[in-house]
Amino acid sequence: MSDDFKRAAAVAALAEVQSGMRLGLGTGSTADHFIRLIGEKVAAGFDILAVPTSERTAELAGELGIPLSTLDETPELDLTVDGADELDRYLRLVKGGGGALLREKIVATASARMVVIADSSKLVRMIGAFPLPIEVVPFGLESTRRAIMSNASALGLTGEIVLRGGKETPFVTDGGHYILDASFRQIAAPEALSESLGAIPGVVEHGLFIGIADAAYVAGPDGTECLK
Ligand code: ABF
Repeated sequence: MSDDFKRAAAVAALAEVQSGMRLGLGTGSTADHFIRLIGEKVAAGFDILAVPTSERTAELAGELGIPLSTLDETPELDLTVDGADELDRYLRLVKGGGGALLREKIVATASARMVVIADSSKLVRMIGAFPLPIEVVPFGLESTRRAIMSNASALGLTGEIVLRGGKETPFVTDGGHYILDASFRQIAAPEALSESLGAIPGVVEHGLFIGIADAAYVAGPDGTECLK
Protein backbone atom coordinates (compact mmCIF):
# COMPACT_ATOMS: atom_id res chain seq x y z
CA MET A 1 0.00 0.00 0.00
CA SER A 2 2.69 2.52 0.94
CA ASP A 3 4.40 1.81 -2.38
CA ASP A 4 1.24 2.99 -4.14
CA PHE A 5 1.45 6.20 -2.11
CA LYS A 6 5.14 6.62 -2.95
CA ARG A 7 4.27 6.35 -6.65
CA ALA A 8 1.37 8.77 -6.25
CA ALA A 9 3.71 11.34 -4.72
CA ALA A 10 6.15 10.84 -7.60
CA VAL A 11 3.34 11.31 -10.14
CA ALA A 12 2.38 14.58 -8.45
CA ALA A 13 5.97 15.88 -8.64
CA LEU A 14 6.22 14.86 -12.30
CA ALA A 15 3.76 17.64 -13.15
CA GLU A 16 6.56 20.12 -12.39
CA VAL A 17 8.88 18.65 -15.03
CA GLN A 18 9.18 20.30 -18.46
CA SER A 19 11.24 19.28 -21.46
CA GLY A 20 14.61 21.02 -21.42
CA MET A 21 14.98 20.86 -17.63
CA ARG A 22 18.17 19.98 -15.78
CA LEU A 23 17.11 17.67 -12.96
CA GLY A 24 18.60 16.35 -9.72
CA LEU A 25 17.49 12.76 -9.15
CA GLY A 26 17.12 11.60 -5.55
CA THR A 27 17.84 8.26 -3.91
CA GLY A 28 15.53 5.70 -2.32
CA SER A 29 12.46 3.71 -3.22
CA THR A 30 10.23 6.78 -3.56
CA ALA A 31 12.76 8.56 -5.75
CA ASP A 32 13.02 5.38 -7.85
CA HIS A 33 9.33 5.80 -8.81
CA PHE A 34 10.09 9.35 -9.98
CA ILE A 35 13.14 8.20 -11.92
CA ARG A 36 11.09 5.55 -13.73
CA LEU A 37 8.51 8.22 -14.66
CA ILE A 38 11.31 10.44 -16.00
CA GLY A 39 12.54 7.46 -18.03
CA GLU A 40 9.09 7.29 -19.65
CA LYS A 41 9.21 11.02 -20.41
CA VAL A 42 12.63 10.67 -22.03
CA ALA A 43 11.37 7.74 -24.10
CA ALA A 44 8.48 9.96 -25.21
CA GLY A 45 10.95 12.61 -26.43
CA PHE A 46 11.46 14.86 -23.40
CA ASP A 47 14.81 16.66 -23.44
CA ILE A 48 16.16 16.00 -19.93
CA LEU A 49 19.63 16.16 -18.41
CA ALA A 50 19.95 14.63 -14.95
CA VAL A 51 22.47 14.59 -12.10
CA PRO A 52 22.11 11.52 -9.84
CA THR A 53 22.54 11.73 -6.04
CA SER A 54 24.06 8.24 -5.71
CA GLU A 55 25.68 5.43 -7.67
CA ARG A 56 22.45 3.46 -7.18
CA THR A 57 20.41 6.24 -8.81
CA ALA A 58 22.99 6.67 -11.58
CA GLU A 59 22.69 2.97 -12.40
CA LEU A 60 18.89 3.01 -12.54
CA ALA A 61 18.75 6.24 -14.56
CA GLY A 62 21.35 4.88 -16.98
CA GLU A 63 19.36 1.69 -17.48
CA LEU A 64 16.31 3.82 -18.30
CA GLY A 65 18.17 5.86 -20.92
CA ILE A 66 18.04 9.13 -18.97
CA PRO A 67 20.92 11.36 -20.15
CA LEU A 68 23.27 11.84 -17.18
CA SER A 69 25.55 14.72 -16.29
CA THR A 70 27.59 15.86 -13.30
CA LEU A 71 27.53 19.03 -11.24
CA ASP A 72 30.89 19.92 -12.76
CA GLU A 73 29.35 19.92 -16.24
CA THR A 74 25.92 21.17 -15.09
CA PRO A 75 26.43 23.17 -11.88
CA GLU A 76 22.99 24.82 -11.86
CA LEU A 77 19.93 22.57 -11.83
CA ASP A 78 16.30 23.59 -12.32
CA LEU A 79 14.65 21.01 -10.06
CA THR A 80 15.65 18.22 -7.68
CA VAL A 81 13.10 15.64 -6.61
CA ASP A 82 14.04 13.39 -3.68
CA GLY A 83 12.59 11.32 -0.91
CA ALA A 84 12.97 11.70 2.84
CA ASP A 85 12.94 9.60 5.96
CA GLU A 86 10.94 12.15 7.92
CA LEU A 87 9.50 15.60 7.23
CA ASP A 88 7.50 18.09 9.28
CA ARG A 89 5.05 20.73 8.13
CA TYR A 90 7.83 23.33 8.07
CA LEU A 91 9.55 21.22 5.38
CA ARG A 92 12.38 20.31 7.75
CA LEU A 93 13.65 16.92 6.69
CA VAL A 94 15.60 14.00 8.02
CA LYS A 95 17.38 12.27 5.17
CA GLY A 96 20.17 9.75 4.81
CA GLY A 97 18.50 6.47 5.65
CA GLY A 98 19.79 5.33 2.28
CA GLY A 99 23.28 6.64 2.98
CA ALA A 100 23.28 9.24 0.17
CA LEU A 101 22.76 12.38 2.26
CA LEU A 102 25.97 14.19 1.25
CA ARG A 103 25.40 14.09 -2.51
CA GLU A 104 21.67 14.61 -1.94
CA LYS A 105 22.32 17.83 -0.03
CA ILE A 106 24.90 19.07 -2.56
CA VAL A 107 22.57 18.38 -5.50
CA ALA A 108 19.52 19.81 -3.72
CA THR A 109 21.33 23.05 -2.89
CA ALA A 110 22.61 23.32 -6.48
CA SER A 111 18.99 23.37 -7.64
CA ALA A 112 16.69 26.36 -8.13
CA ARG A 113 13.90 24.27 -6.60
CA MET A 114 13.86 21.15 -4.43
CA VAL A 115 10.74 19.06 -4.01
CA VAL A 116 10.25 16.15 -1.61
CA ILE A 117 8.10 13.14 -2.45
CA ALA A 118 6.93 10.86 0.35
CA ASP A 119 4.18 8.59 1.57
CA SER A 120 2.22 10.02 4.48
CA SER A 121 3.97 7.81 7.05
CA LYS A 122 6.99 10.12 6.70
CA LEU A 123 5.06 13.23 7.78
CA VAL A 124 5.56 13.81 11.52
CA ARG A 125 4.74 16.54 14.02
CA MET A 126 8.33 16.65 15.28
CA ILE A 127 11.31 15.06 13.52
CA GLY A 128 13.72 12.81 15.41
CA ALA A 129 12.02 9.44 15.72
CA PHE A 130 14.09 8.34 12.75
CA PRO A 131 17.75 8.07 13.83
CA LEU A 132 19.62 11.06 12.43
CA PRO A 133 22.31 9.97 9.92
CA ILE A 134 25.59 11.85 10.40
CA GLU A 135 28.32 11.35 7.77
CA VAL A 136 31.80 11.35 9.31
CA VAL A 137 35.35 10.74 8.17
CA PRO A 138 36.79 7.41 9.38
CA PHE A 139 39.83 9.15 10.91
CA GLY A 140 39.20 9.93 14.58
CA LEU A 141 35.80 8.22 14.55
CA GLU A 142 35.46 7.72 18.31
CA SER A 143 36.56 11.30 19.06
CA THR A 144 34.02 12.59 16.56
CA ARG A 145 31.30 10.38 18.04
CA ARG A 146 32.01 11.76 21.52
CA ALA A 147 32.02 15.34 20.21
CA ILE A 148 28.60 14.74 18.66
CA MET A 149 27.32 13.32 21.96
CA SER A 150 28.71 16.28 23.88
CA ASN A 151 27.29 18.91 21.49
CA ALA A 152 23.92 17.16 21.38
CA SER A 153 23.65 16.85 25.15
CA ALA A 154 24.40 20.58 25.42
CA LEU A 155 21.17 20.97 23.42
CA GLY A 156 19.30 18.64 25.76
CA LEU A 157 19.54 15.71 23.37
CA THR A 158 20.58 12.28 24.54
CA GLY A 159 20.51 8.90 22.88
CA GLU A 160 22.58 6.19 21.25
CA ILE A 161 24.97 7.10 18.45
CA VAL A 162 25.98 3.97 16.55
CA LEU A 163 28.21 3.19 13.59
CA ARG A 164 26.05 2.01 10.69
CA GLY A 165 27.05 -1.52 9.75
CA GLY A 166 29.08 -2.05 12.91
CA LYS A 167 32.83 -1.90 13.55
CA GLU A 168 33.62 -5.06 11.60
CA THR A 169 31.72 -4.17 8.42
CA PRO A 170 30.98 -0.43 8.54
CA PHE A 171 28.72 1.01 5.84
CA VAL A 172 30.83 3.14 3.49
CA THR A 173 29.17 5.97 1.57
CA ASP A 174 29.73 6.81 -2.11
CA GLY A 175 32.10 9.45 -0.77
CA GLY A 176 34.17 6.91 1.24
CA HIS A 177 32.90 8.05 4.64
CA TYR A 178 31.15 6.32 7.53
CA ILE A 179 27.69 7.06 8.95
CA LEU A 180 26.79 7.42 12.60
CA ASP A 181 23.08 7.07 13.31
CA ALA A 182 21.98 9.17 16.28
CA SER A 183 18.77 8.16 18.05
CA PHE A 184 17.73 11.45 19.61
CA ARG A 185 14.03 10.51 19.55
CA GLN A 186 12.70 14.08 19.30
CA ILE A 187 14.61 17.02 17.84
CA ALA A 188 12.90 20.14 19.19
CA ALA A 189 15.46 22.59 17.79
CA PRO A 190 16.68 21.20 14.46
CA GLU A 191 18.27 24.51 13.41
CA ALA A 192 20.45 24.62 16.54
CA LEU A 193 21.44 20.97 16.18
CA SER A 194 22.28 21.46 12.51
CA GLU A 195 24.60 24.35 13.34
CA SER A 196 26.18 22.47 16.22
CA LEU A 197 26.89 19.33 14.18
CA GLY A 198 28.29 21.39 11.32
CA ALA A 199 30.93 22.82 13.65
CA ILE A 200 32.46 19.44 14.50
CA PRO A 201 35.63 18.87 12.37
CA GLY A 202 35.07 15.16 11.75
CA VAL A 203 31.50 15.63 10.60
CA VAL A 204 31.24 15.82 6.80
CA GLU A 205 27.48 16.38 6.66
CA HIS A 206 24.30 15.39 8.48
CA GLY A 207 20.78 14.41 7.51
CA LEU A 208 18.96 17.54 8.72
CA PHE A 209 17.75 19.38 5.60
CA ILE A 210 16.52 22.76 6.81
CA GLY A 211 15.52 25.61 4.53
CA ILE A 212 16.27 23.45 1.48
CA ALA A 213 12.95 21.92 0.44
CA ASP A 214 10.57 24.27 -1.39
CA ALA A 215 7.60 21.91 -1.38
CA ALA A 216 6.59 18.35 -0.57
CA TYR A 217 4.09 16.02 -2.21
CA VAL A 218 2.82 13.71 0.52
CA ALA A 219 0.52 10.89 -0.59
CA GLY A 220 -1.68 8.81 1.71
CA PRO A 221 -5.14 7.23 2.09
CA ASP A 222 -6.79 10.67 1.80
CA GLY A 223 -4.99 11.58 -1.42
CA THR A 224 -1.91 13.66 -2.19
CA GLU A 225 -1.20 16.87 -0.30
CA CYS A 226 1.24 19.56 -1.42
CA LEU A 227 3.04 21.21 1.49
CA LYS A 228 4.67 24.57 0.77
C1 ABF B 1 16.51 9.43 0.22
O1 ABF B 1 15.22 9.02 0.41
C2 ABF B 1 17.21 9.32 1.54
O2 ABF B 1 17.70 10.52 2.01
C3 ABF B 1 16.15 8.78 2.38
O3 ABF B 1 16.72 7.92 3.27
C4 ABF B 1 15.31 8.06 1.39
C5 ABF B 1 13.99 7.58 1.84
O4 ABF B 1 13.89 6.33 1.32
P1 ABF B 1 12.54 5.74 0.77
O5 ABF B 1 12.02 6.68 -0.27
O6 ABF B 1 12.92 4.42 0.24
O7 ABF B 1 11.60 5.68 1.96
O8 ABF B 1 16.52 10.67 -0.25
